[in-house]
Amino acid sequence: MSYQACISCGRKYSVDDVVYTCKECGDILEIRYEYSVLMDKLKRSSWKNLPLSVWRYRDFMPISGSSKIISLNEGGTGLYPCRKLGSILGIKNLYVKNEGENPTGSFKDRGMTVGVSKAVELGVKMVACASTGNTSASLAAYAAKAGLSCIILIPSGGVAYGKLAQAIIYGAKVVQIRGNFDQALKMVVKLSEEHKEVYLLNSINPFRIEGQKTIAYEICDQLDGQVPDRVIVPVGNAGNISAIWKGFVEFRTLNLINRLPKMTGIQAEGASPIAMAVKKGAEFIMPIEKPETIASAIRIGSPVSWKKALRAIKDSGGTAETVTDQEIIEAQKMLARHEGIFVEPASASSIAGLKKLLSYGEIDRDEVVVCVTTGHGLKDPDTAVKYCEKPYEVDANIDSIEKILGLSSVAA
Ligand code: AN7
Repeated sequence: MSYQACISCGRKYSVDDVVYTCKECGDILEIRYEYSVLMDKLKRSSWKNLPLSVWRYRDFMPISGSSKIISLNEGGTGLYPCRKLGSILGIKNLYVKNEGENPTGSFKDRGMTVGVSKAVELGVKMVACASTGNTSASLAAYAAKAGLSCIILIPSGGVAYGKLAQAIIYGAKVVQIRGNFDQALKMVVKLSEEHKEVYLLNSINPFRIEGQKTIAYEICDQLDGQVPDRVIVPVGNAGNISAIWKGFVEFRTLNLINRLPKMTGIQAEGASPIAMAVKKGAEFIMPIEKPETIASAIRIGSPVSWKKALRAIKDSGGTAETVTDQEIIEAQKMLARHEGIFVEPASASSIAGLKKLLSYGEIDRDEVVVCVTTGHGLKDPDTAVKYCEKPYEVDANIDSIEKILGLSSVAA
């Protein structure tokens, strides 16, 4: 019922083949289904009675019925109406889908529960990824749960502290590469090509994308089958925006929804090959040699899933925009201080992008908008502390505390 297919030439591969790029033309793969068969299966299924989570949608996954699922309770994240922030930005219907609520604190867990379950189904013993941090934190956790050994390649000095701590505590073999993420990804792809026992779990692996498409499914189900006008997503390697679009398209194909949202990708100004291509109307991206941004999660110059992402944006009638580091930090504070949601800088780019697109009328103020915030704020505490007011420090007596807080002292 499901198979892998090349996104360019359409060559098909079985879901049991370990293959990351097309043997014919070299392009990346996606999972496809015979949707009429899936529709029949869904009619007999009670999936709608299951709680909101990735595995509520097991019927929509390329995982065999008898397979062992490696789960840490991923998905089922909140979709928060943000009326206060919305009114400040000048938009009536703003929602935040807060992916920081996943077990390791990012949306990557949705992909890893499926990817690592697939790894176990295939009988592999060793998994690997390159990462700007969240992928490695997530893979390390799922590998630990599954009892697989885990290799992680990260750019030295380029990973936020919380994420590094996660990868280490879960027991992964962590290798810091003197280079950036794009170089680390090249290395891990080579490693998996030269050592067939190493199963690659970056988003080039289409089973990862299958897990992440559940963000779209959940948004539809949380809005009772209504579809937002627009979904705004931070973009790095471009897997997630492609995955979310795939989810919406599938729900539409299966007649579970009747329209599609405009997919809108946001990149940091110093790491924005996709936004540049969209602005120029180009069909190809120009990779960026030395990507730079405070949002280390999306400090990526040569996104693997660029073609899928450009298609998603074009086919949905969406767009892409860049934001500066300063705009990211400002958006991060706004979301925390008006809605009580603390996200990491990369995630705040979706809010910063919304603000910018509203400012020049690209987004209409009547649109129903969902911003996906991809990772938890505690992933990168250093950045938050650096850009916020310093705490007061006083001696342990009530007078000095009252003084500094501007509270008048009560007469004894
Ligand atoms: C918080 O962990 O690429 O466009 O190696 O951690 O699917 O790459 C992280 C990406 C957005 C971008 N927000 O998603 C990695 C990694 C956060 C992220 C992205 C990432 P993609």
